[in-house]
Amino acid sequence: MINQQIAGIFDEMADLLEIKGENVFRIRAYRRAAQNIGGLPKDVAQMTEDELLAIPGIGKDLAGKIRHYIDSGKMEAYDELRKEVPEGLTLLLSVPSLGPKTAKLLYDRLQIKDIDDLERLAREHRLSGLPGIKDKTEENILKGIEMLRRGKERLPIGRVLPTAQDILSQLRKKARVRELTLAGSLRRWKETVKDIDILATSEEPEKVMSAFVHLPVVREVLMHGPTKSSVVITEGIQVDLRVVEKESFGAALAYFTGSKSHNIRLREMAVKAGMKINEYGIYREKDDRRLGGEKEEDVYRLLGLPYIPPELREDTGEIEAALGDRLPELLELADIKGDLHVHTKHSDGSHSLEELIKAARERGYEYIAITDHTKGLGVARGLNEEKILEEMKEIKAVNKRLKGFRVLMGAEVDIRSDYTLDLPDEVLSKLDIVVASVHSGFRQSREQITKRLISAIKNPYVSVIAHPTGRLIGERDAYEVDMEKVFSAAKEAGKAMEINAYPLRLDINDAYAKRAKEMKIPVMINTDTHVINQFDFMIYGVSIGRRGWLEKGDVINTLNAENLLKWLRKSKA
Ligand code: DGT
Ligand code: CA
Ligand code: ZN
Repeated sequence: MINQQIAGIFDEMADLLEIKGENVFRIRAYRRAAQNIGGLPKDVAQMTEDELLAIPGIGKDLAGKIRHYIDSGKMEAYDELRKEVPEGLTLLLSVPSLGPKTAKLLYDRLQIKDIDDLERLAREHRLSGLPGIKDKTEENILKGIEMLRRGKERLPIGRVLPTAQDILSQLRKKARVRELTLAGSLRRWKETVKDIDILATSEEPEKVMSAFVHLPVVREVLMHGPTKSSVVITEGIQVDLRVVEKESFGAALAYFTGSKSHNIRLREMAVKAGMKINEYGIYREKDDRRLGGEKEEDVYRLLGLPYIPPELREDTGEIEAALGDRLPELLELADIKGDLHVHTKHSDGSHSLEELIKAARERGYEYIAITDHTKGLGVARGLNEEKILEEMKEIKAVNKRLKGFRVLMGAEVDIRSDYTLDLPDEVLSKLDIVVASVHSGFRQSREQITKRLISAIKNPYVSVIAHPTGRLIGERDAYEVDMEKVFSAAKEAGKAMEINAYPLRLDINDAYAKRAKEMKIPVMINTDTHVINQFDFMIYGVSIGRRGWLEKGDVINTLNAENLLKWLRKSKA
């Protein structure tokens, strides 16, 4: 989607304006626009003028720039800004941990012209000593460089999946396909992916191939064959499409879904059982007799296994569990009854309570919790005691009118660097749900951050820790924290851990979700919605939960409203 490109440009414009020392409101306007466009599941190129203007933070001026960019591929204001800032400096900005101020300082003082220069100087400790730069800053710059290089190889799933789905729907319109599905890491919902793998069946494979290589998103054709083609699309992502015979579809789907290590295990089992599996089918070794392969289930059935869902196929115990008939009955999107981490425009969200309720009901939910930021978070217009109490009143009044739906009164309190929360217990005690999270001081030591999270867990009114590790995929690593200790504290205090479903967060990740389940720590899956469409990110959170082997019973927001409130009260006992 073009959304990510535009968001990227606006973000970079904000950086460039900051380097030039421009007006803070202008800078903030671009940042906000970037955030809101980046978070839209709908393609801005498909939007009408009115729809564009309805995106929070997009006025006439920015809407005009967006429209112009869609039509012409040009953003003159951006080109101008880039001309005004030296190229070496814009290059430094691409390092995730390097903000505009530091980038400018390094550029001015040390004449660093490229990333290799920066890396060398940071390694030689030649940056520290400059104002505001410590050993830790150098370390973070080196980590940022590594991340930049890594990031070029793998992309966050949230950036790729909408594009992949778009390609599927275009292909369906342009060619006669029977089966058409994603395979590879995207089908397994891995948090980052290298490329897009697509599998199809069709009576006219060559026409499908031709339609594929001529899709408008295609920038470069790497290979155009009769049943397999590879292209690079505008965002620089490689897409592979294979058309296979109908009778091989299941075997091919299993093969190309992977993971590689899961497949290797299956093939070993087949060999032991006198069979052979490949992307065409399953065969008896001694006489090559074909045993199946049209359906993916065939592969598992012939090996004497129950069907293993794609999210589990990582060879992390799923084969043993399948052999012992101990596979989890995975959580599903439809099990989720509400979202417990939602922002309104009272803090940094974009919508009123009414609009959020309507959107939540449209998604079939029974409840939401309003969890605006609190006063410690000035940048997010966090609410003070008085404003929180006002919001509570508003929610109480709304609840009186609502039938079959309930709004929980909550807050997302900030866990400060000094281990305290930014609202007094007296106020917290009045809320249905308190979500606590870290928003600053990410560079404290492992001991300090661990202590911060545990202090929050020990507060009697806190029910859940939101985005517990603080990472932003491809942009910011998790802070240093001893999650094992944090989990033990949560277990002891009867608190939950959040899977934040925002696609760049997915925090806690799949491995931690699995660990939480093993330790019997309840999980909440929330979207942290700031803009209504972001409610639809729930599927990402659910999928990470599934990759963490979670079942319905492991997730708090599968409870009905009554039982949820019971659990929340208990969590405060
Ligand atoms: P990615 O692309 O790095 O995000 O991860 P995948 O799993 O999509 O990997 P990819 O695209 O290289 O290959 C797609 C699937 O094809 C992979 O999950 C399993 C299968 N595959 C690819 N190469 C091999 C191989 O050498 N042996 C076996 N058994 N399977 C393979
Ligand atoms: Ca792949
Ligand atoms: Zn939040």
